[in-house]
Amino acid sequence: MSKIRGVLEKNSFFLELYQLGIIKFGDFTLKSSLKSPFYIDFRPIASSPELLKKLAKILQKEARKKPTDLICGVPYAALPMATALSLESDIPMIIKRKENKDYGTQRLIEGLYDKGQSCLLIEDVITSGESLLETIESLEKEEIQVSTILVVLDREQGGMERLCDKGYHIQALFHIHEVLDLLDEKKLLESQTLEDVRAFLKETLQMQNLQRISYEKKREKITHPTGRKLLDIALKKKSNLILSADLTKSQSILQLASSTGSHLCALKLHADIIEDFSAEFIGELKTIAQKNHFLLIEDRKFGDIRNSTALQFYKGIFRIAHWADMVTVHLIAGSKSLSAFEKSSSGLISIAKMSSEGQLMDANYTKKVLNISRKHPQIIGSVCQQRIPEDLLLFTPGVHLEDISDGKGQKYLTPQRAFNEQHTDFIIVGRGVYQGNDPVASAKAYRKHSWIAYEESLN
Ligand code: 5BU
Repeated sequence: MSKIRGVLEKNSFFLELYQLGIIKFGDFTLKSSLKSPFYIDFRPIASSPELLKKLAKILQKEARKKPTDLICGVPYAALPMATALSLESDIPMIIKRKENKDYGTQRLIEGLYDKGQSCLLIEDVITSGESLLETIESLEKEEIQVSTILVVLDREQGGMERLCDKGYHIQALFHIHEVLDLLDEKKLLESQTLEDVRAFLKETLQMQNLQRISYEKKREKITHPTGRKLLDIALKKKSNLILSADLTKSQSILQLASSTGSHLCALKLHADIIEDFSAEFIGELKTIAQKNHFLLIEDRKFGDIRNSTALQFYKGIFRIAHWADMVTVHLIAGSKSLSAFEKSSSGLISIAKMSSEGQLMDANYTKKVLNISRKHPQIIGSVCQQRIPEDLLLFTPGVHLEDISDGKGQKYLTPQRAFNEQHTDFIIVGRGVYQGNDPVASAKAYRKHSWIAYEESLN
């Protein structure tokens, strides 16, 4: 209910912005010299304290999700927005100069800050992301870390993806296609104008290849046989659901696996939580997996030095190397530690950003993990909370049909958001399936919703 109220409030806020004249339709030439049938200018908001206050409140809701030391706005239109947010949140602001002055301190960043502090960056509109990148460069020169970027409106012309590819955590309050739908619903636009703008957006998307790619196309980019096998299963079963069977008794896991198996493309274990783990259990699970055509993932989150990782992978009571089609790995010990897996055919899933609140993987870390992952022949994809390069498979845990939290720090998002906003490839669902009264019905529902969300995200 509160979610619906939130959407209504956001929509009515946008309509007020619209009345202020922030979007104009006609023939415009953008900064990039691209011709556009619409133009967005947020500067008039500086003249409306009321709307600025409302915006600050919306931004504060998002900003609260991740602690930050500083706030900075991309000059100039986002400066009043950053100021308003600073007043609303009591977080100090710093100012990025657009031009360097040739007298005095010659600093590009003004205000009080320390090296190593984190900064929330505000941008009014993102097109190519160029202005944001300029500001980020100045901040990083001062050793200020950009923790999150909040954009008020995404023109959906590649900027968000560009920043994501560079490993930044970026989020937009409004996306132009939603705005167009809203203006259409309120009958505020002529149908011809709408058609022109939508056609323009589609064309620029196609030009920049920003639409998510299908599993078939993705298969051509993934070289590891396990990655390809997973995509083949997804296509054959029309399922992108990975069940996280976080149960502690082997019989319960076997029962869950055989009853839900026809809906899954993979089943994920935490072998070390199973009280009666045995080789027989794994044998039976393998048989169920083969019969139902799904793969097995061990969510071991390896992260030690090479020698210990190899021992953890091959030895001990779990003998993970002998049965896991895929395993999760942290790259915290450096890419060389991955040579522990070099003789194995298991696919590796690197962890670039976790789904838990307050997790410590910052943009820089994520960027480094993704860069290593793209080059490593055994890494088939990553766990991340944002779009990642298309030559990696994106795995998204923390998925629930309701946009909720588990009250223990897990951040959930819906399959729709995972596919449409993050372009995920596979969702990982645990409690959403096995905790209800009818896990089979839940698995069926997640499978159906996620496949629909995948198909919608292709359009
Ligand atoms: P849930 O019950 O749907 O919240 O379970 C999610 C599963 O995914 C659980 O096994 C976690 O250990 C796992 N997970 C996660 O939730 N977040 C992460 O970032 C990673 C794994 Br990596």
